[in-house]
Amino acid sequence: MMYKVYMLLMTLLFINCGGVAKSDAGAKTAPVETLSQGSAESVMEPVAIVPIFDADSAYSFVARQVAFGPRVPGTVTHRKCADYLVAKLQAYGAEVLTQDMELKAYNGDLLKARNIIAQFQPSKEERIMLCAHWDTRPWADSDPDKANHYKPLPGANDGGSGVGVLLEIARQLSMLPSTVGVDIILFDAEDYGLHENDVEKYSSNRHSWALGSQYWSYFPHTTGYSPRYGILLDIVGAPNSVFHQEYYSNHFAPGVVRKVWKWAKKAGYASYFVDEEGGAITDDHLYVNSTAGIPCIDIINYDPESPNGFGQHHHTMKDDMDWIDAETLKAVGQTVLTVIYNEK
Ligand code: AHN
Ligand code: ZN
Repeated sequence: MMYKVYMLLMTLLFINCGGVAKSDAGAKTAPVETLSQGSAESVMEPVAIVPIFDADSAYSFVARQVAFGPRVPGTVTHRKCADYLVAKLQAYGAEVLTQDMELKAYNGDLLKARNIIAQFQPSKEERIMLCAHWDTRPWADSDPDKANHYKPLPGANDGGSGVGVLLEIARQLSMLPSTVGVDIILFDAEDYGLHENDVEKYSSNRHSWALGSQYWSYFPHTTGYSPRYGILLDIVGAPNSVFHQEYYSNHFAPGVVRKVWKWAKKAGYASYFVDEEGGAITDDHLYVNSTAGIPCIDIINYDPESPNGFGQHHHTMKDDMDWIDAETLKAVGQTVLTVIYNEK
């Protein structure tokens, strides 16, 4: 009898082996152990199947965005990239909504901006929200060359990386639906915040960043939207990235931080997800927490101890594909997939 159940289980696992992995290295042997010791009932408990995140695919999604050129609100390349993102998410089976907005930047610029909301299995009540900003900074104001301080940057890591990981997750969701519903929300106009030369002139404006998420947090795409939690990905592509536990994430959503860091370790990415506190980052998740009331963490490569903070390429012309490492995309993407597919 035990043997038969074991054969059945093996058959199921083999059927599923085309592009899917068990939830983590530790769980791989768990069903067999259960078989030798436990009852048939416990053997038949569902095992979380977690797809294998394809890092090359994610990398290509980053490159595709960069190929459009800078995605600065109001520009043609920005609008073309938005259309691409909507079409891609629809192709992966999501029901996509957009919020077209005219936002006023701290300096008075009026920005034609668009939030993109991709709903997977929209009829499901229990939901998880994944987000990233898809716009890029209009000014390379941290560039060592002053001549670049008013030029738009490529935004491979800052902008492209989070979206690239989420597009690959969307592709995986199209092949194997998760138990919970998933919403992928791409915020616009995150990176139009205070130019370094404007810090004194506009120092009173504390809310110049994350304009698209501020809008969405006041006007979510559905009234009463209340996913279990949210995960924001920002600047998640550089080689040897280290993800500290960001301050607001720990403040508003400590349980989510613990959950994500736990699965990161089980999936084998402890060297990326460290048990150290990060600084407080004014990012999209701040408004998702404070205004929308949804517990949301920020996975972001920021080292409070380092003089470079987000990395030496940050807000410079060097933020291009040379700063994207498929292994980092893998660490983040596989961790988030493991979290999502383990939600019951
Ligand atoms: C601060 O620099 C405090 N917030 C900006 C967060 C950011 C910029 N993320 C991407 N670009
Ligand atoms: Zn930025």
